[in-house]
Order: sequence, then structure tokens, then C-alpha cells
Amino acid sequence: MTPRGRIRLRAATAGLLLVLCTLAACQRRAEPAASVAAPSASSPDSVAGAGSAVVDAYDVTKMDFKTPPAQVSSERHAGPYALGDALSLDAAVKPLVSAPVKEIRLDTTHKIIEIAPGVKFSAWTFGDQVPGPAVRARVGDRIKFTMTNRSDEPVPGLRMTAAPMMHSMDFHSAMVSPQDKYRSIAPGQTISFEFTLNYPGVFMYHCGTPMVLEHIASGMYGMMIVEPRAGYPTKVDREYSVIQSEFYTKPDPAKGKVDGQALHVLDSERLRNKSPTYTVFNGRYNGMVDAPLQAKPGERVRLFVLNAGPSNTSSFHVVGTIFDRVWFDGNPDNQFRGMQTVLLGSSSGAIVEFIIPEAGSYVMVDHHFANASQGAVGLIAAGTSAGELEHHNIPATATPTEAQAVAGKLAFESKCLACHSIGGGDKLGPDLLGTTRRHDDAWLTRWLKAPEQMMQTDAKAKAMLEKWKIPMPNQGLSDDEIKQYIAYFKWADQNVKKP
Ligand code: HEC
Ligand SMILES: [Cu+2]
Repeated sequence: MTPRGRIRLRAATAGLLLVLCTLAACQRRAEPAASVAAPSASSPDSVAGAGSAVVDAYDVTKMDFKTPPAQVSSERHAGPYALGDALSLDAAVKPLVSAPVKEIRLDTTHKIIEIAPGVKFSAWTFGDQVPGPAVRARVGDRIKFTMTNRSDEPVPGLRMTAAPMMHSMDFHSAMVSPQDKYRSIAPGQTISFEFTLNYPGVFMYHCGTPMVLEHIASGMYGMMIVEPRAGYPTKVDREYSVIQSEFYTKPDPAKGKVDGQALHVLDSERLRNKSPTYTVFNGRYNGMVDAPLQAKPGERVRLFVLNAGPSNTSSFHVVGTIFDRVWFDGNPDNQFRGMQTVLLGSSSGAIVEFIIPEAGSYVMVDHHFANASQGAVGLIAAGTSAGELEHHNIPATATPTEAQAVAGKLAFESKCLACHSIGGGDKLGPDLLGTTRRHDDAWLTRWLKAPEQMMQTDAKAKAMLEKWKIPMPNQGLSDDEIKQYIAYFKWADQNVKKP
């Protein structure tokens, strides 16, 4: 075939494809819930032009991209760090406020937060909290945003603080010039800008000042929920936000202390190696284990999930249920049904909805279990106190709520279940129910640290080996892990009844 012939053939194929695509689009257009690829701004939507009555939610010619230049002033705001009735300060997401203009203020601060019990971390924040407050709005709403850089205000109760510095705000829900709206402002300055929300989603916002990695890892992120113009197609009983993020910490080299506890600062070595010390939900190690989200059996729960990163991926899962719907990036047009997990890269979001099938304590985890073991665990407590529960995988074992014990239970289920049960009878090794009555903490610690040594030196251990014949292998446990196992065993000895 001549080159010219080839081109002609290609043109014909393209034409055919175009016709097919248009037909397919027309067909899809007949279903109101379905979506159609957005036309480019330069070529108007040919399908809508053909007289279709259904409105295209993605008609870019109807979107609003007009926004005046950002205003920067040296006015310093002195009131609350976060303002606006579209904001939710904790995991319970408030209902949508109907006003089409949403004024929000998120000031930046430098603050000491507690990531885990006793781990005080020198953080940078939006709205004086990590994560920053969740913003809730809907497509078509106008966001009027203001932020004062208050990073130079002294941290209460602490003489030494992180040096004041430039900060900025980058909303993934906006379509604006980054050089104008996302510019960095100095301590004491205030920036204001506005924009209209054109796409629904669960969007990240974060500081965009270089090194962005450090600003996000220090706590400068949050979620903006943008509902579709007509709201969500489902009705739910509960709505919560869950933000996963990583912390990279080391004890302060200057040996700073807060309330008598060691101050922790950003570890830039770990940060570059993507090797966090904590991976958490809503800013705290096992945070929602200590304060579970509430729901009732039979209820439908909607979680707004965001992986703020900065660098790792989340495989979000809820033990005990299946996601009836997953709206990837929080847009109902990106729908999956019957999902077990949702994979979220850094800054990806999702809405997941599910039914609570029966009374229980449903465990939210990053199913990358190395991440879960760093604190990305939470509970949805549904209709029963945790102590009365039975775990589905292990009969007669309830779920504790205290953080150490929960971590111990998770670790037990992954490392010890092959040879032990708790209250379920002997396996290769003894049933461990009652082990904290048979042995004190010091003995258990020594045993878990080095069973092979104990079997040579300790009389009790020698007797056990004689009875059980096979020696328990050294499990290579760290001191922290050993504390968690013992916390779990103690909890079990108080809460699990002998069957
Ligand atoms: C390969 C099998 C095996 C695995 C895996 C194992 N153990 Fe053991 N464990 C034993 C055996 C067998 C004994 C009894 C002593 C002996 O013979 O070594 C024992 C004894 C114990 C005891 C003392 C029992 C008592 O109450 O008197 C504790 C506590 C214990 N194991 C904890 C653990 C923990 C925690 C893990 C997981 C991190 C674990 N074991 C993993 C086999 C195992
Ligand atoms: Cu910043």
C-alpha cells in the first residue's frame, strides 16, 4: 500500500471510530447517572448540540474558571485559626451547608502535636490541627479562602520552636494559576483568593512551598469534599472522614522537651527513604482505636478517605464488611461495586460506602500491614461494647480497645496463631489464656525475647519444653512488640472467658 493509501485508510478508521463513539455516547447519555467524556473547551459538545435534553455535568463551557488575582496583605489575623461553617474539625463530617458562597479561613501555625502516646512532634499546621479541618462544599459553590501565616507565633509552653517560615495553600479542588493563587506568603502576611468548584470529589489540600515533601510530612494537609451538584445518589446514616498520612520522626537532636517528654522532629533521612516511623489515620497512631467511630448494626456508613502521603500508598480496607460502593476520588461517576479494598496513591481520595451487617467492632486498616502496624488502624464500634465482641476469625476472642492491646492482638494473629490460641484450646503450643496468671511480666518479657536461652537456664521453661516437646522458636520481637503482646494477654485474661 502506498503511504497515501495508508493515510486514507487510517482516516476512514478514525471516522468509523468517531461514529461508533458518538453512538455509544448517545446511548450512555440516555442513562442519567452515566458519565460522558468531557469535550475540549475549543470544540463544543457535539452530542449536547444534537439536542439532548440531559445536562452534561462536565460541559467545560459551563464551568467557571474566572477568578480575580489573589490578594496578599500584611494584615495579621489574631482570632481563631480556623473559621467557616463549611469546616469539620474532627472525623464526624458535618452536613453540607447550603449557602453557595463558602468563606473559609485556615491559618498556618507551628505547633507541638502528640502523634502517639508520649511522642510529641514539632508540626506545621493548617487551622492549628493535623490534619487540617475538612471542608465540605458542592459543585458550583464559590470558595472564598483566607489564610494568615502565623508560623511566627510562639508555641504555648515552649521556648524553643520551629523557625517561622513561608507557607502556601494548594487546593486540588481548584483550577487556578498556581503561580498566583498558590504563592508562598511570609510570616505575618495574609493571602485571600477565590474559585468555583467545577468537579465533585474528595480532594487533598496541602502546603505547596518547597520543599513540599517537608511541609506535607510536617502536617500541612487536609481534605475538601465536593459533592455533586445534585448531591449523592445514596442515603447514609453516618459520614466520617479518614485521612491516612505518614510521620517521619526522630528525637530532637537538641534534646528539647515538652511536658517532660522528649520532643520529636522531622527525620529528613527517613523522609527521603520513604521509611516512616508512623503511618496513621487522622493524625494519630491507632487514633481511632482509642476513640472508635460510632455506628449501629444495619446502618449504612459513608467514609470520605484520603491518602495524604506524602510518599506511600494505602490499601484501605474495613475488616468485616465489603464496600457496597467505591467512588474513586470521591466522584460517584467513578463507581466500583463490591470492593474489598481501595488502592490510594499519594493524594488519591475515595468515598466508600458499606453496611454494618451485625453488631461488632469493624477494623479499618491499611492492608499493607507494615503500614497498619505503624498505626494505620481504627475501629468502627457498632452497637456493642468492645469487650463483649467476638472476632470473626478467632472464636471466643474479643477485640480490645486500648491501643497497645489492639496492636498486640493484630500481631498475635499474624505471628502466633499457627501454634497458639487464646481460649480456643491447645495447638502446637499451649492455649495462652491465663498466661499472665502463670507468669509475671518480667518472665514473659524474657521468654518472648529469647525462648531458646530460657529453655537452657529457667526451670519453668525447661518444664514447658519437656511437656510440649517442640521448642518455641525465637520470634525476633522488639521490646515494643513484647509490651504489646503482654498488654493483649493481660486484656484477654481479664475479658475472655474460658469456653
Ligand atoms: C512454632 C510454634 C510456635 C509459635 C509460632 C509460637 N509459639 Fe509460643 N510456644 C510454643 C510452644 C511449643 C510453647 C511451650 C514451650 C516450648 O515447648 O517451647 C510456647 C510457649 C509460649 C508461652 C508460654 C506459655 C504459657 O502460658 O505458659 C508464651 C507466652 C508464648 N509461647 C507466646 C508466643 C507468642 C507471643 C508468639 C508469637 C509472637 C508465639 N508464642 C509463637 C510454640 C510456638
Ligand atoms: Cu508550608
